[in-house]
Amino acid sequence: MQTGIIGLPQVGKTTLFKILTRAHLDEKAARAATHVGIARVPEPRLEKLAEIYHPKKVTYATVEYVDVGGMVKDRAKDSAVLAPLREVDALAHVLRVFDDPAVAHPAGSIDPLRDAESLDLELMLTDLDQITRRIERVEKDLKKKKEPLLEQELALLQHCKAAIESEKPLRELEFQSDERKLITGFKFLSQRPMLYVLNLGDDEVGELESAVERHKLAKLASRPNTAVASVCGRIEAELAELEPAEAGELLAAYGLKSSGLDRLIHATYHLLGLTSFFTAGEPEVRAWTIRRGTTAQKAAGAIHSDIERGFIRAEVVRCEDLLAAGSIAATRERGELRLEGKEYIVQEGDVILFRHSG
Ligand SMILES: Nc1nc2c(ncn2[C@@H]2O[C@H](COP(=O)(O)OP(=O)(O)OP(=O)(O)O)[C@@H](O)[C@H]2O)c(=O)[nH]1
Ligand SMILES: [Mg+2]
Repeated sequence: MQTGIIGLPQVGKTTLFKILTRAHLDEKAARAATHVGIARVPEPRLEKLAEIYHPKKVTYATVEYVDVGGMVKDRAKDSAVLAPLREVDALAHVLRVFDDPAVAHPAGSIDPLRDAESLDLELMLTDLDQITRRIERVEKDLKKKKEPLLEQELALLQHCKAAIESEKPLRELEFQSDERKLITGFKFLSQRPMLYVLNLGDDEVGELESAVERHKLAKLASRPNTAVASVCGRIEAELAELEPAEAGELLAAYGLKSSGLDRLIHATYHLLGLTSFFTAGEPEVRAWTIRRGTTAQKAAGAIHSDIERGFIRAEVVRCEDLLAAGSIAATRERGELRLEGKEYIVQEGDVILFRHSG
């Protein structure tokens, strides 16, 4: 799972990257190249499971973040800058809300809604270029020979073109599954689910939840495949560099309910429709990421294709029940351990033991 961090110059992209990956970058390195960092998805239940199993290994789910550097108008069209973004599952667009005369704003004033819309427009124009070229090509081919699949592609591309011409990013369109198949190959940028990250000033640290209303950004939050999260970039980047105990104390002192990493990962999971389940044993206690609504058999495939293929049944218990009972045997006695078949829809926080053949 990969998220690309985008935004105008000097809005706090690298700051966000530091919050997410707890990476220590000096100013110069941070400004230059594309950075890829790995964030561990915070999961306190994993530690509690480890207290029961004393496993050799505890493995967290991870999300990768890519910091591509500042996107100015002409750079947004630069394919070298955009190339890494074509591969990501979601985009996080950092919007500058903090006011600081010491940090220049490329547009001269603070206006997050304008910035959100103008960068979205750049993404859409990049897609439109690609769509227009492909439409020409397909029309040419269709003149030579009629082909149903090409006709379907043409109709789909024209639909996308019309959306963009009315300034609607492709992420806001709904596609049927066969259309989705046709369209994925293009890797359109405005089709990626979007997390707008409001980078607030230090003075707003105690009131992150109301930032959307305060800055009149409800318009951003209400769109399909779009989410909004708030951070106090400067403060939270400092917190991310501290030891967890120390950071926790300061978090409380600032009136923050959770860490920036927690909030952003939750927002990303929600946006992408992801959820997690656990496997637990002496060798390893581990969190796995799947799409919400995944069946037990498909979830087994996240671990290994052999387990998916040879799937017999799943032994499932709620993590909370297992932690309260203290062992699988105890959950069995309490009637909390369930046997589920391959069509069972895995629920958030399930601890699963897969029985399989082969
Ligand atoms: N006052 C204030 N300054 C911030 C905040 N977040 C970032 N900054 C400052 O703004 C400047 C830019 O931050 P970066 O995180 O490097 O921004 P960037 O988007 O990565 O910048 P480029 O990569 O150069 O486009 C730095 O000097 C930061 O210290 C914030 O929340 N408040
Ligand atoms: Mg940067």
